[in-house]
Amino acid sequence: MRSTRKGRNTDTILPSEITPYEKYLSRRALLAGGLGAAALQALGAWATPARGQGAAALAFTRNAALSVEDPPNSYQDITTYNNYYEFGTAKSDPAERARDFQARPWSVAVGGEAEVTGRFTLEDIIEPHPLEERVYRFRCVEAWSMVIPWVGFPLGDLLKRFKPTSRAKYVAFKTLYDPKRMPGQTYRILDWPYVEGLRMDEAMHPLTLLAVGLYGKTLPNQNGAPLRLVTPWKYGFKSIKAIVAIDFVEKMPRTTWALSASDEYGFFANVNPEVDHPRWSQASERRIGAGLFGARRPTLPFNGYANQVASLYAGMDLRRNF
Ligand SMILES: Nc1nc2c(c(=O)[nH]1)N[C@H]1C(S)=C(S)[C@@H](COP(=O)(O)O)O[C@H]1N2
Ligand SMILES: [Mo]
Repeated sequence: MRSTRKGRNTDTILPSEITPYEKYLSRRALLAGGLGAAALQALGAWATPARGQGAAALAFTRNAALSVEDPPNSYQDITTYNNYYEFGTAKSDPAERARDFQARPWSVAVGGEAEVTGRFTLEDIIEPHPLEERVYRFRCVEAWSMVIPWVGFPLGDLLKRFKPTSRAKYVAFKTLYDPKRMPGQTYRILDWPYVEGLRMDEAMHPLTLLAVGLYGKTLPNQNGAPLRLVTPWKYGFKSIKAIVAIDFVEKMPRTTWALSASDEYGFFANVNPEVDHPRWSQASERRIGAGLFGARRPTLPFNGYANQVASLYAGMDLRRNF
């Protein structure tokens, strides 16, 4: 990806928001114990925050089986070290420049090879789905990584509601295009709007998450509010932010980074320590926030999710289909 300027640090996160994860978890347990998970759910899993206000608390159950044990990154790390070129190319840009972005009201256009298509409000999209917390590893193609406690629901559960036809072989996603609200789109750094896609079986895989929050609260703008994709075994650029369109298609859709440099970024983008980026090694990664000595670690095939996903690619040449 494009080399970035040295990130400036901002002091916009209140100390109260930098809850260590263990404390955050025990607080959740207290809440759930007092009210019961069902009661929490009934309080409204989808608390819509008022315009211009910060993240709102979400109700969810923790999916321990699909969570990793690695200590999660701090809220501060996850919300101030971002890639979101619609708001600038420096890691610190999105936190600063997306601050006033209005992620509500929002709608998603669903089209293509499905029985149910049309425009759906954010509430239509989210409300039928029980929310889960999943702590996933996150590996950017630039060779840094984090561990993020997402809140969301399986993408497959949403896609089933639209009854895709047998011709639907891929799912294509689009980010909002609105240069007035996303100032980075006035620069031709990428072919806007940002587009991404998955093969149908990847989209339906139980690990594939549609995230609506992190650390128990609605997504901060810089992380892709109000709705973003998360595919933990793939490089971070697959996890498209601020989704406004979902299309069921027959042919492999074009994807933004492959359009930008097809020799450097492929469609599959599965994390693979054996296939280097033409300009750097993918054998290891720098864990953000892990200090000087804990930082460098080997990168795992499929980002550590090989047991769950390697079978999706049986018989494929992963060097050619990178
Ligand atoms: N629309 C859009 N989605 C995007 C990007 C982007 O620039 N625009 N950057 C991608 C890249 S390269 C990464 S690593 C992740 C970063 O997600 P995070 O900032 O929440 O960590 O978002 C991905 N999704
Ligand atoms: Mo990335």
